[in-house]
Amino acid sequence: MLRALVWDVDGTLAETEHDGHRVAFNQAFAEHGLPWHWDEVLYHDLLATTGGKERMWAWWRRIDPAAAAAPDAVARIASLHARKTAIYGGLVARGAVQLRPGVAQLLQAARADGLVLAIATTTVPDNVLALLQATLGPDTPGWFACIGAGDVVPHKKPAPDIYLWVLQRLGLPASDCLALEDSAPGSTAAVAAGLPTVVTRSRYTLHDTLPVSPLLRADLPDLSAVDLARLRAWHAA
Ligand code: XBP
Ligand code: MG
Repeated sequence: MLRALVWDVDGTLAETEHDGHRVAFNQAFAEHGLPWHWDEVLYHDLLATTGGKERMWAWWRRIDPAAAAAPDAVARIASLHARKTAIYGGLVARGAVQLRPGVAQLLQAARADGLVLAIATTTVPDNVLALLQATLGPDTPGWFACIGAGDVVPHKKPAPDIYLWVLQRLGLPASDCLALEDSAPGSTAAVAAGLPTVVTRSRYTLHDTLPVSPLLRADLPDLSAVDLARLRAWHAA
């Protein structure tokens, strides 16, 4: 029986990568005097590495492995990421990032129907709270029984860790949950944790190759035509 919806954030709730994260990374690089700029094509490529800090490490090691191995590198990445997070929070608070079609309706319908809501994401907790509060209202983080985010697990998506962390806190088996994801790393993580999964592709994941699994139940352009009955049918399939 379907008892919980476990939501990814970036790309699933909103086009955060396009409207928020990439913009914030580039502004942080400029403020730090770095000649780094991630255009859309490059950013699409860099999204193969999940986690903002991990993405910057992957980039730095690619373009300048010696500097990335220097003693001050960890502090520089931490400082860049802190600034990027602050810029992202400001963008979200100013309304630069909106929920994707169908998301608010599904969240509200699930709540009204007594389904448990949870989040399993790679982004930092502050970014999740900022997005929920700016788009749905100040109390909406409380709608979620569990928010799994950022560095609470050692291995980010496509590892299943964040989903397993959320399942443990919910006290539910994976088979009672449905994951909503937008990407290959995200859906790989969800099915590896045993969750039936619905994919709603985002701007950067249109051509992702999704995992081949009986748990992957739908591959959609967005959630605008999806209701709870549809989700229940996919879950039961
Ligand atoms: C999201 C991510 C995140 C964001 C940036 O992946 O990979 O790293 O791009 O967030 P998913 P932070 O949607 O699969 O969870 O900078 O806060 O890490
Ligand atoms: Mg995502």
